Amino acid sequence: MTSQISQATKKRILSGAKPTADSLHLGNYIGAVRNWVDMQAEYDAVFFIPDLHAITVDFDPAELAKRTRIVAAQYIAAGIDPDKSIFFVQSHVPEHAQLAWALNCITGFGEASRMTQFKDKTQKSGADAATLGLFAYPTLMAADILLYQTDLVPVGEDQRQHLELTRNLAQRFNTRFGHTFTVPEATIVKESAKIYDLQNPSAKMSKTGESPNGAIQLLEDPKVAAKRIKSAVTDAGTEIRFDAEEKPGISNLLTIYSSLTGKTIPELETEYQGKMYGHLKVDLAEVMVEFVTPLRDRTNELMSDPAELDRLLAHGAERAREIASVTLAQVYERMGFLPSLSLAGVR
Ligand code: ATP
Ligand code: LTN
Repeated sequence: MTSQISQATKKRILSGAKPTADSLHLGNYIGAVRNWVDMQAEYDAVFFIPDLHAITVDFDPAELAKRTRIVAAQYIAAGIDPDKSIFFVQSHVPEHAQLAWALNCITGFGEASRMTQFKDKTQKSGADAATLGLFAYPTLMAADILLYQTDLVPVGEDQRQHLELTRNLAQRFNTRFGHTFTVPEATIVKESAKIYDLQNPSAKMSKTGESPNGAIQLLEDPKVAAKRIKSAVTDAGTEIRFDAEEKPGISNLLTIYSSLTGKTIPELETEYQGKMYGHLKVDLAEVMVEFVTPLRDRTNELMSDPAELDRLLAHGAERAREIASVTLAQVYERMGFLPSLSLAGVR
């Protein structure tokens, strides 16, 4: 009884990370997954793998399913608990694509054209390189969020504009067709949670960084991860102090160190006073090995039993559909679609 009450009063959060690489990287973990793990206790949490979003850019069909399983295993290894949170793959819940279509039809062409993520991508590669799917990326993301009557969406700064569009669409729909959607708030992850490229600390650590040494892939050999820390670009001078402007390389290493150990940056600055950059790197490399090894072992263990992993995802999709189907039925009814009767019910 008590748990039912607390469940009903808990706010709902929702977020996802695309299966577009062979492993999540350290930036994904520190900036996103780790926070989601912490939020599971306090919130009614929905986490999913946006595979429909992954095909809005160039993709390899031979890789997609494999990458989806890897991301799923990494989420669970990092601490997402499929019993606590609803955890599923987007394409397993057809209501996402269905609601996205309805939202496309209340979104202005100009409004969608102003989304910076789309503009940036087309400016780089030209409008012909972009698909209609990429153009509609933000309305599919709005559908992801609105289907679950989400209160809070923890995302990075780059997603703020998509969240604004989602709020506008929810309000527009509610005004035109009657109250249907919760209007969600963005919880933008703090700048301090942003991890930069180890070779180019002015760019964020990313799947698509220029040098493979710039990112720590959570599934790679821990020895390689340690090597990448040791070969990280550092700054002029010798002092170990946090200064994002003057010392972006050292500041990034301090952020990573602090995130993985719980020591504060001032504590680390004191600890490394008078020491050399090399000391910090050797110690952080060790911290990295201790962090990456169990995470990797657990991921590999989960990957060795794909049937069990698929079962967990099927269970998550079932729970997701229970919520999503109710929202979509309301949307269809309010938009005036002719109800589709099941023949079993008519007989
Ligand atoms: P990438 O740049 O590696 O392709 P992304 O931001 O495009 O990642 P996702 O894979 O969907 O897209 O990212 C999942 C989450 O990880 C997002 O919430 C994003 O903000 C976060 N994230 C990605 N890179 C970093 C980083 N370097 N530092 C902190 N958070 C990050
Ligand atoms: N666009 C997001 C991934 C994403 C998402 C969502 C995040 C797709 N649908 C819904 C939060 C809520 C990204 O690139 N990080």
